[in-house]
Amino acid sequence: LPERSAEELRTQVAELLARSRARSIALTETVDEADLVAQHSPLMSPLVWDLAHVGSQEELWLVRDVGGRTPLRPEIDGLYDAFQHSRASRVDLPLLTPAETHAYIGQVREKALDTLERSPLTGRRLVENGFAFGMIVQHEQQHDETMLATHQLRTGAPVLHAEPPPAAARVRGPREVLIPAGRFLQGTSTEPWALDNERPAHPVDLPAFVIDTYPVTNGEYAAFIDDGGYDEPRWWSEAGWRHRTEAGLVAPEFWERDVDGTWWRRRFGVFEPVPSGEPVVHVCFHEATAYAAWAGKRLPTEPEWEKAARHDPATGRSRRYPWGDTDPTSAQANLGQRHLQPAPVGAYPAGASPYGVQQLIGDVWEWCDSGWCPYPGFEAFPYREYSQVFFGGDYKVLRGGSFGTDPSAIRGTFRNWDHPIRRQIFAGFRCARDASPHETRAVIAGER
Ligand code: AVJ
Ligand code: FE
Repeated sequence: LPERSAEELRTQVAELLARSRARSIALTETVDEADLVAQHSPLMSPLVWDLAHVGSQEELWLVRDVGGRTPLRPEIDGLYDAFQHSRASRVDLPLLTPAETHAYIGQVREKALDTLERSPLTGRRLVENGFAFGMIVQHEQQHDETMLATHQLRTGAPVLHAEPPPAAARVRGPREVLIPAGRFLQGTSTEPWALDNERPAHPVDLPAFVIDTYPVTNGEYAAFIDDGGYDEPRWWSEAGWRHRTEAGLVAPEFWERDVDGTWWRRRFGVFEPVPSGEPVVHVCFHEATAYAAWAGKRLPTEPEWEKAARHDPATGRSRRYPWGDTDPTSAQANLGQRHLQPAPVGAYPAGASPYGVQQLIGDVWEWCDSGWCPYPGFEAFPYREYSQVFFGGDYKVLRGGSFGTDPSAIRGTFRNWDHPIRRQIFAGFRCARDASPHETRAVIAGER
């Protein structure tokens, strides 16, 4: 990465802080006061909670820890502590009103910008203090994506608008890619804004495997439904079948079939036919796993996903992104809520990885067949509560970000996690499989 001066970093951070705040405001000013304080789903916080929580964490992590300032409103800390109150219960707390919230987050932001001006950003302090700002930027963007998911759960007329995604050039070429056996470097020790769970970089040896070129589409997923996939326990894990039965799952969340058998979906208040070429979204880990079994495949493991996304066999290096080390452009990935939906598969050939795998970054988070666990050599920072307390729980890994993820909050090493039954997040998947002995031999022969 190019060396940045303290001044360049200050300018970049100030721009990113302004951008995340503009997004938070755009997600909250488009609904009325009643909508801001309402519980749109027991899975989500009221929007006004997310907004104040963003300010509260900014105050704790930046204004108090880095800036050494005295607390603005210490009495509200507990209200916005995610560990003290479940999402379902937050609607009943004596929360700040929307007007009070705006005033509070504005005051915190002023102090944060002042802290940015005054903080030493050279040498070791560049790494430590620079990271604190990066963490705040990413935290606000993560909550913005969460607020976007709340918008999707909200019923009523559409209030969010965006350009439609690019159409796919005709999808051609292989639908699967063979990744030869061998070692690659997973994680990072150098990415400045990587969170604790992405560190450290460490070698991983993998046998040969095959991974889908594209995420699984709505059309492909509908074929699984039409083939009775939801009624066949043999495609589902034991836990998956139990959940499918108890929750009455019959299709992705927000899908409905009309009398003619056409699938429709509700997307941010718009009813529309389900586009067959787009990656399927709003499926849980169990549905993804069942589809993969039906297709004669499986989900990729987390290291398989990362090798397919980052490993450059020509140099042996792991890239920051599939296309290289440069930040995402709109030609490479569907990120940043630029569009309010995934783009059809084949829409981002410029975002392909060295192996030719496409749409790994953006469009939909991708479920991996891996539990949420630390890398060897993991050290929690700056807080155990960020990642560590979730390790070993009932969580599965998601990779790659969605159309609702900001570019500042995603990279090839980024790791997300959620419960295997969650569907309100913008998650889909792609399939993988073991390479057959024949395929493995063909590669070895070809390399010699
Ligand atoms: C990384 C998306 C699982 O939203 O629970 C936000 C990110 N951590 N505030 C979440 C996060 C603290 C986290 N995920
Ligand atoms: Fe948070």
